[in-house]
Amino acid sequence: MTVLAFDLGASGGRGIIGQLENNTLKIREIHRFSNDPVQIGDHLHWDILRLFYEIKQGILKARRLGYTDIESLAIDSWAVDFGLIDKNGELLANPYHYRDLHTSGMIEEIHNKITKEEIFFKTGIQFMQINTIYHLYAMKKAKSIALKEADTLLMIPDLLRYFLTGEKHSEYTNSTTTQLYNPTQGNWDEDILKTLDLPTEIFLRPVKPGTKVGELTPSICNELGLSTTIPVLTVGEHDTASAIAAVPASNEEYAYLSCGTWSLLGTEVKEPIINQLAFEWNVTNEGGVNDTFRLLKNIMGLWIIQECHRTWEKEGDPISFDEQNELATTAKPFRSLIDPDDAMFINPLHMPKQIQNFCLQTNQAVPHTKAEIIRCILDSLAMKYRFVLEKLESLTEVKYNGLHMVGGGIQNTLLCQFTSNAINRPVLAGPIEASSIGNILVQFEGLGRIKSLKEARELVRGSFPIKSYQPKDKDVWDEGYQTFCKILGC
Ligand code: ADP
Ligand code: LRH
Repeated sequence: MTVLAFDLGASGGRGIIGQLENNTLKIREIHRFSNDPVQIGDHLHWDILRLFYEIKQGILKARRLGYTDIESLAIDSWAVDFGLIDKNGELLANPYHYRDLHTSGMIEEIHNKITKEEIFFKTGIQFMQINTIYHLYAMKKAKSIALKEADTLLMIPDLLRYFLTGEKHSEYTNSTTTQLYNPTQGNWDEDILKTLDLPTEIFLRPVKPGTKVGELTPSICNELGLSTTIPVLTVGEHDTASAIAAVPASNEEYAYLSCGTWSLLGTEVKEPIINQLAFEWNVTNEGGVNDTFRLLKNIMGLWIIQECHRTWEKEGDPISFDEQNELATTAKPFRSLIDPDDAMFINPLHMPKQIQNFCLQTNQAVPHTKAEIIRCILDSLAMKYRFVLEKLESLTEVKYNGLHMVGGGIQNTLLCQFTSNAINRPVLAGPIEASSIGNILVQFEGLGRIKSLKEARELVRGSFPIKSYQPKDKDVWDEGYQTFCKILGC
């Protein structure tokens, strides 16, 4: 059985062939591309047509490599962003990037109309400036023509799927990230939409992962030289939903950290945890595959390092991943610490300077060298992971005996080790391509080849290497954590 998965992260995308052979899952990367946002005037956009082009390139490469028996194809991507389609079926504008700053101040503004509590108790979703709700509201405020003319809202994977199949569907896991979906009602929350005077009719009733929702159109098959079409399925189209489907956990109660541009730290629950404490701690309950929920918290993640790399490269002084970690080991631990989730790190012009600003403002030693800056970021991320893990444990009343780490970020072995030290528990790292693998597994499920998440995870355990990290230097890290908590003010 052969399927094709496209996984689009904020930093890049890949096309991966998945095959089931003798009860082992084999994956082969056939296409990889960068994802480069584009600033036009005051706004930051995704280059959606380029992404669609790359998906077609991936299908073309699969054909050229001789995969003529692909049984299905599916796309997952980062969450919250969307495109608007007019009544003639055309895309009205380039989708905004979730880091576009037109959402600044929108959280406060919306909550003059509807309280934060009301939104949380209806949706179970954490408050983040990047959420769809704030983008739509910012567009409404700006009297957006696209919003006025919109007939249908499609999230990024829905949109790319629509370009491939001509069929419009909303996928469930990604819909939940908008902060407009009500898991108790099992549909979009009309009260919230109406209170904010947002159009209700542009939302389609969400479809569960693993559903066949179309096939490549005759014109795409023609363009790509395919003699037969390929069925297109929904999967956990939110990349984090896919990543968590591929966590090789062997018991039901486990904690995970999906580590890429963002760090998503959480656990899997059968029902959303929507209570006062969850609201105060701003945790989220995103819809998962197979009727699970992902109780988690977003942590700013490797975005902070990516942005330092980008800045240093622009300044003509780039460093490689290997150099980065060699440098970090030479720097003094816990000399300067940041709260990675401070709003000042969402999209600054110069990330290294912004880190220095934070340290200045919090009366700490200011990191100057690359070694000091990278060390500061890695220490701070590991500390924030501990902070969030402990909060989640209070909510679920479960003590997790370790942490599964998945995603591209686990190639940063120093971060994995620091995480294990900070939480003083083992870290099990792997697989790297968790989102693509989760995407593939849900396609297998949709095609009737595997029956449950348990079976899917057994397959991952038997098919991919998992690296184990054991905690070190407990006392030093505990002391560092006390300093971190003071900086956070907790
Ligand atoms: P996303 O899909 O969210 O864009 P990925 O899962 O592809 O992210 O992970 C990308 C991140 O992985 C990069 O930000 C980078 O920090 C990290 N990374 C990738 N390769 C390496 C490597 N060889 N060493 C250290 N870190 C790496
Ligand atoms: C990770 C991710 C995360 C969202 C963010 C927008 O790629 O999907 O789960 O919160 O991007």
